[in-house]
This record gives sequence, C-alpha cells and structure tokens, in this order.
Amino acid sequence: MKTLKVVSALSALTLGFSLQIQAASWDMPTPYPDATFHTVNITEFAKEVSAATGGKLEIKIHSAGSLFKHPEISKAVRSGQVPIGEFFLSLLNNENPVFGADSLPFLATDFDAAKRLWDAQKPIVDRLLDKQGMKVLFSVPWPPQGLYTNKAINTVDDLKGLKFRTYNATLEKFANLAGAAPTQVEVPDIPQAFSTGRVEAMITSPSTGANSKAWDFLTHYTDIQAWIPKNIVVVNKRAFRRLGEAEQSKVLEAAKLAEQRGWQMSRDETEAKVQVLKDNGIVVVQPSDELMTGLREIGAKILEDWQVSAGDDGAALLRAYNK
Ligand code: PCA
Repeated sequence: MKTLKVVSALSALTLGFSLQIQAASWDMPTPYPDATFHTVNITEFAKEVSAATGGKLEIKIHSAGSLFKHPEISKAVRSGQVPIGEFFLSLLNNENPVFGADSLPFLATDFDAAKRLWDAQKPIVDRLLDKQGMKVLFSVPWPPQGLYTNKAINTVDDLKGLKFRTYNATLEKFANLAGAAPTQVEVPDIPQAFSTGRVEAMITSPSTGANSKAWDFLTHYTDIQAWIPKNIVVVNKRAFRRLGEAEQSKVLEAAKLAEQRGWQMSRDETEAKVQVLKDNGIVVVQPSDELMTGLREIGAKILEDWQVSAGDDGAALLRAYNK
C-alpha cells in the first residue's frame, strides 16, 4: 500500500514535469501601445492560440517597445532571443528595398491596392525572411497615411523647414525632398516629441494621430492618403519547429484569422479615427490639387530610386502588382 502511494506520487510528479516541458511560453515584443488596433488584434491572436492548443502555447505580449526597442525586434527574433515578434515591415528597407514597397508614396493608396501589393510582395518577403531563419505569420496594414500640421498646407512649399516626425527611411527621404527637417520618433514618444518642440508635423494614420491625441499639439489633418504601410508578425523558425505538429498548425490557423481580422479592423479604423480627430477639433481638409501634384512628384522620384536599388526582385514585385 505504502509503495503504491509512493509510486503514484512519483508518476504524478513525472507527468506534471513532462507536461511542463511540453507547454511553451513565448515572449512577444511589439512596438505599439496596447490601445493600438494592431496590438488589440495580436492580443486576440494570442488568446486564440492558447485556446486552440489547450494551453500548450502561451504568448505573452510585451507592447510599446517594452521588451525590445522597435528597431531591435526583428534582430531579436532572427537571433532567437525571442521566438516571435511584431515590427513595421518597411524598417527592413535598408536590408532589401522589397521590404519597403508598402511605404512608397502613392503606389498603393487604398486597401484593395494594398492587398494586391501584399500579394505581390509576400512571396519575396517570405523568401528573404526564410533565409534569415524567420517565418512570416501575418501582416496587417495601417490606415492610409495623412499629413498632420499646425497650419493649413496648400502646397509643398508650406512644408519647407518644418521639423518633421518620421518613422522610416522612405518617409525621411520624403520629408527631405519636401524641404522639411526629419527626425525619427517612435509612436510611444510622439506626444512628448511634439510638446517639447522636437517636431511640429508628421505623416501617419488617423489611428496613430487619434491615439496620440494629436489635438493637444496640432490643428490640421490633410487627408493625402499617401500610402498604406504594414506591420508584420514573424516567428523564429527553430522555435516554431520545437512546437508539436498540431500546435504548429493551430498557430498558422490563428495567424490566418488574425490577418483577415486585422485588415478589416484597419478599414474600420480609417473613418472612425478621422471622426475622432474631427470631434476633438482637428480641422480635417481635403488636399489641394497643387499640393497633391507636388507630393506626387516627390513620390515619383522616390519610386524611381527605389526601382534602381530594388533590382530584379523589385521589378518582379511591380510586374506582379501591376498585372
Ligand atoms: N502608425 C505608425 C506606423 C504607421 C502608422 O500609421 C507610426 O506612426 O509610426
């Protein structure tokens, strides 16, 4: 009797132990604050993964750059410091311009075009990230990018000399070509950058403008719908392979749902957040023809340079997109 008890206690111990090593917990760094719809979508994704795997995979989200700063996230996943992460896809533009295709001004400016661009971009992005030991789970766009200022902007000349908040190299180039003075600022730091006078204008989505309470430091939103950039969620391939086969397919299923849900959230956000801007006193204006002509000229120059640097992959991408 006594031995029996000892044996069953032992086997319970072993069982508990083996369950523990089979269950995985993944730390997931993300760059944007909790209220951002991308973060909300990822939180839902994590819940679904947990439920679908019966708790065998738990994903713990570290939002707003709290675990890794935004520019470090892709490297952290690549090196296996973390198994999974989210980042702004076009930040990898310096590694290969194909990653930056969704930040090219006036190439894809509505969601249907953005979807076609992603279809054209994805096989190349898959291949490039695979070579770096990463696997793409899903990608979700931001709403079309608009112009935030503290005065009316009627021509490109009105942007001259403005201290301009940017988020990637292409936007930095755009600001430079417009005669503005670019400074890179991450989303969580936007309110402070404006209130301390480091910057005085920006191009971003209605979402990021509204979530940053742009009305506290800006007056005008010009709806230029310049491009539709995306976030991407990737896993480290080794970490992914360490999951059981059943868990792997549950993660992929949840990722597919997250991509669909995220695109819809982004569409829904667009009008809703423009309304929030209006409700809080921001003057929402349609751009003048003159402004758009000037901005399109800058966009054409950027596209031309991009085509040169993006080489064969870039040409293939544009062919697939324009088909
Ligand atoms: N918000 C993010 C990326 C694009 C967007 O709409 C930002 O402003 O950094």
